[in-house]
Amino acid sequence: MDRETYIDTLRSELVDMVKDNLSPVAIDYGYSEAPLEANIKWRPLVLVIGNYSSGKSTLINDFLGGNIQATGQAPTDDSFTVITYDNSVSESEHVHTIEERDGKFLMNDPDYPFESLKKYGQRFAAHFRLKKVNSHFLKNLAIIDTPGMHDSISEQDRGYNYQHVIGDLAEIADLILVLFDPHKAGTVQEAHTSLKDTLPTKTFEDRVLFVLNRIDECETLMDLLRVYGTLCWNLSQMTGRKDIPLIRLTYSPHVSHQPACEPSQEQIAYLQFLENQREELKEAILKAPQYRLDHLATFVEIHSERLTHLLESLIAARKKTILYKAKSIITGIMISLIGGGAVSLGLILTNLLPIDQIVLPSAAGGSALLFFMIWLNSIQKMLFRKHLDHTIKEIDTLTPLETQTRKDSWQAIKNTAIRYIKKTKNTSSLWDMQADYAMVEKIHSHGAKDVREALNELSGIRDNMSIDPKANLLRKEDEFIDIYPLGRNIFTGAPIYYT
Ligand SMILES: Nc1nc2c(ncn2[C@@H]2O[C@H](COP(=O)(O)OP(=O)(O)O)[C@@H](O)[C@H]2O)c(=O)[nH]1
Ligand SMILES: [Mg+2]
Repeated sequence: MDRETYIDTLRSELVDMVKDNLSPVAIDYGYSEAPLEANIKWRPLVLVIGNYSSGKSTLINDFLGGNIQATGQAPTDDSFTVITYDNSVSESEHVHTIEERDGKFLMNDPDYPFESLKKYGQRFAAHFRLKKVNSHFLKNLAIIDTPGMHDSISEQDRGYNYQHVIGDLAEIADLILVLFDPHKAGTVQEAHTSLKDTLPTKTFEDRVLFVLNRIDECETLMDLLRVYGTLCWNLSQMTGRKDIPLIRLTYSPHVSHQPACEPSQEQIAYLQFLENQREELKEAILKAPQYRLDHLATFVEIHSERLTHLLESLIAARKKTILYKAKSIITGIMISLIGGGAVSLGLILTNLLPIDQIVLPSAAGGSALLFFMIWLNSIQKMLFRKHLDHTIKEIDTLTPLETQTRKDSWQAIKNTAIRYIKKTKNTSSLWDMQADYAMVEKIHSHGAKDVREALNELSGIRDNMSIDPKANLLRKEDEFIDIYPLGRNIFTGAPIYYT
């Protein structure tokens, strides 16, 4: 098995784990409307965002090796374009768009992970499209080109909420390129707000690559340093951190070397030192399928953690209600007995009925039963409503929230818990909930951890090694190196080995 097939196997195992174990629970308890795996089952995704004219489309064309996207100084393209692979035409033919589909198709076909974008309506659909291209670059990933961020255009002008769309796409993307150019290195607010609000904090840094593009337009090295400094300052202001993220410096040699913008000798001198960054960036993007595994492991971790927390709170609420009901029935019985006793005493004292051994116990029993029925049908129902209101009001006390992680996961599921308690009036089977909890907890504590271990091992293995699940040897170019178990299959528990 080669490395890519191994990554593929691991990926499909993870998707199956989500599909079989997390999705049914997520849907049953109202945590998610659609199966969770809908977002992750497609190809690895790279999202390219940035100011308009920062060179997003030019960069994408450079990587694809063909003029697929329109480019230009004015805001040329106001669409979100998903560009994916099509092998119906050979890669050796010139790179071109083989098929184009509109947004409606993209959002309605369950094979694509974009169903959730339907909520942005017709105006968005008209600005969303798919292109299938015969570029080798897309063999293992798809890339999304986006319209530029403007400071001047308000959301109303676009007709859909641009930031939210970017946020939703960022959530399913495995890698996000944020492009800046020397002219607008100061306007990073929109990019950052979109990302910060949507990406889980712990994956933010792993998943975002900052790129300062079009650096050939800086006339001197000093100019470049000034722009770089401004960008660093702005980014650190935005992130509230003192350390500066790695910013890749790049430009498009194709555009730059056109006669109109031929760089001067002085420029060429410093640009030469930065020549290879475009290639490095390309390599970083081509690693997206590996980020995807990491992304999937995080996805499983986050959702299994939240589902575990959700079930924990629902079980606590249910137990509280069971205890309350038991107490309430005992109280009801006591009150009914006292009521029945009082009625018989009244009868005795008032001499209303002949006191004999049949009449008195029947009157006492009958009135006790009557009291109990009244209790069950009106008083207890009223008190139960109060109990439910109280449970919801005190919902934060259901589970311990001692760490920030617990607080974060609680924030994410609190409303789902309230909705579920209201909907079911907290009468779901405790037994079923405990069984669901046990399953989700198992995924939370073992599933994603096993995948992480496999990933760590994988990162230590170079590309030219092949993996054989049967032979228990690590081998490079026919030379045995070591005996090396990779990890265990998450379901069968069988060890996986490299050769
Ligand atoms: N000098 C120079 N011009 C560039 C570079 N990248 C893009 N451009 C030009 O900048 C303009 C905007 O590029 P485009 O890719 O359409 O930007 P987008 O709006 O971010 O997609 C076009 O005229 C490109 O030719 C670059 O690296 N250097
Ligand atoms: Mg563009």
